[in-house]
Amino acid sequence: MDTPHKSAFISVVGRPSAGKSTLLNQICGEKVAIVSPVPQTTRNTIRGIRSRPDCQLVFIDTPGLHDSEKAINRKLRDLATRNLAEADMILYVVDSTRAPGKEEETIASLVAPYVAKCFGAVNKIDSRESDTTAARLFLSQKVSGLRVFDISAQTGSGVEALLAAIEAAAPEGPAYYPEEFYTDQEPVFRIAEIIREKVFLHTRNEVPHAIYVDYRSHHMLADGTLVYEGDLVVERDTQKGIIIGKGGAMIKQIREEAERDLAEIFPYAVQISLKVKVDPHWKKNDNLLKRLIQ
Ligand SMILES: Nc1nc2c(ncn2[C@@H]2O[C@H](COP(=O)(O)OP(=O)(O)OP(=O)(O)O)[C@@H](O)[C@H]2O)c(=O)[nH]1
Ligand SMILES: [Mg+2]
Repeated sequence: MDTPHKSAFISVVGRPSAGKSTLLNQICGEKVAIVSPVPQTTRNTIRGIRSRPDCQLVFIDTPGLHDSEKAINRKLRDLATRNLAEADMILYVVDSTRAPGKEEETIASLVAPYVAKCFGAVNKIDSRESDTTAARLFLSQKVSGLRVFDISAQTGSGVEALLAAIEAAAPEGPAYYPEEFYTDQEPVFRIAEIIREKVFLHTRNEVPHAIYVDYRSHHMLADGTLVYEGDLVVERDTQKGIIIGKGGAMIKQIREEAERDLAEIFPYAVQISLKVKVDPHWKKNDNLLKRLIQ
């Protein structure tokens, strides 16, 4: 008799910078989610899909859970907590290079009620600062009974063992996506995300969090190149200056690096055209936040 097909929606949670998006990319074998050292890089729920003949796992990358009452942070947290309840399974990623602290305790307490459907990943074991003993002790105290795996999302070490355990525990269910899908994101969203990643990688302090990419339009050239037009919106004139850079050097670097990455992601070339605009109040615009954070 054939073994029944399995599938699961798995919510990936953890502190900002724990390595959730890096893990998603490692699992899918593709750059599905953007990654940067700046906490709160991910602003949306991003789906990464891993299909095998008898099991499809859909990982849902969530914004890092962060203690703050700002409207945008509250929205991000609501999104993550709603995902915990709705998900078939949960993957709780802990950064073993940082002491747990209060933020981690808050997340552990959100996760604890769901321990039966949860796996723990002690991440960054490749790093010299990694302290897996401390991370495991924390998890055993705060999420009693949690099944824990040591991994490096970056090198992939330990990830197959974690996936095998998740597959074994996944419920019976159909494949929700065609086998060749590794994400469900629209191309224009992925382009905006890659642009955002470059801003996160090349600017400092408040600038990464002050921007959003506003899609305007796209069209195909006769040679098959996709032209993407959008606005890079910042909150202040000084930030606009930083994003543009001396003689336009920064915006050029952002554009060129994004185009290079996108050439690997899509089977066609992408040409990006960006205008930098200032909107001091975009984070207070509820309709806009609703559109940006889903
Ligand atoms: N050494 C090491 N670094 C890692 C590993 N996983 C992630 N990182 C780094 O940690 C930083 C944060 O990684 P992300 O994947 O963006 O973290 P995240 O949890 O998605 O963060 P948010 O989206 O901000 O919540 C990046 O600089 C990664 O390169 C790992 O296994 N080993
Ligand atoms: Mg992320």
